Amino acid sequence: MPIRVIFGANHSHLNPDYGEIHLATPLLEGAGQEVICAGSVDVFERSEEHFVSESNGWLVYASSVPVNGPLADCAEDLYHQLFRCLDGSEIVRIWNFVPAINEVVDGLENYRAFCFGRHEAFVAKFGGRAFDSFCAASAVGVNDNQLTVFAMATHRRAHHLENPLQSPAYRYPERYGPRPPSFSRSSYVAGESPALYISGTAAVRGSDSIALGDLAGQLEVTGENLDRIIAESVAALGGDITHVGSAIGRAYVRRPEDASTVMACIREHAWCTADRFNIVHSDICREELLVEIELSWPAALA
Ligand code: 3EB
Repeated sequence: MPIRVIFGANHSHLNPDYGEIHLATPLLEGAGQEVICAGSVDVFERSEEHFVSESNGWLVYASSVPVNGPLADCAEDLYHQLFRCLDGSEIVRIWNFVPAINEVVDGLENYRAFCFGRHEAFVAKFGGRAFDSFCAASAVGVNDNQLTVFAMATHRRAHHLENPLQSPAYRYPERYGPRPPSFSRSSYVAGESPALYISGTAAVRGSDSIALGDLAGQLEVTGENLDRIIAESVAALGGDITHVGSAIGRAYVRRPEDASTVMACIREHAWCTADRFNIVHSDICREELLVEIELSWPAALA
């Protein structure tokens, strides 16, 4: 049994018996399912709200909790549990689905409140050099009141990279929120059966969003950011990822009518084939961003 993400649910929920993570995120293009951990997975810890699994030295943590109370506290508590469950391994990818991500509550946007709680948990776990542990991530909206977070970790050594075209997110200026986002632009595991994860990538240069209101412009900048971080990552991996095959891709679009334009852009790039690409309808963490694209080359598992 692999671990699969399944889009298009009415309510976000986990089904550990079947290795399923269901998300209340409408599917616009693609098969709507993604295997995030292949192979014969053993779920060794579970509760009503989370599970942890292992397969061939790869761990998956998943949690889906209703947001009752301040989102920052909810995110911090969830991340404390995530770090406890994945202690002793290296985290390479975290996916975050945040309710009402652009809504402002008590003067703070939910995304920024989420970043606050996540940051506090990282600092509690890793201390002043927490940024050394930041891994590839994405944080987007979801259509229900569940904060759903899932992560991949490995018993092998993980490496994290930044994109020279973009400011590290953990150094974003305070105008983007009281605590910066805690993620790196890519994470990889080298050696036999390599893995590479490229973070959710959008039209951000330096720390600024650009091509405001212009989908084609945002896609162009996003494509340049992706090309650069993929090139940096592949060079760091030793110059060749062809043996891991084609990527699995995902795009989040704020406006459902943009899905076909985004799919046309994917077909022009060599990152992955359209049959391994899903487009879902999600708000993006900055109000002005229309699209965010991520790519994954998971390790081949028996
Ligand atoms: C950006 O570049 C766009 O908060 O975990 C991309 C990937 C973004 C991950 C996160 C946010 C996150 O800042 C947003």
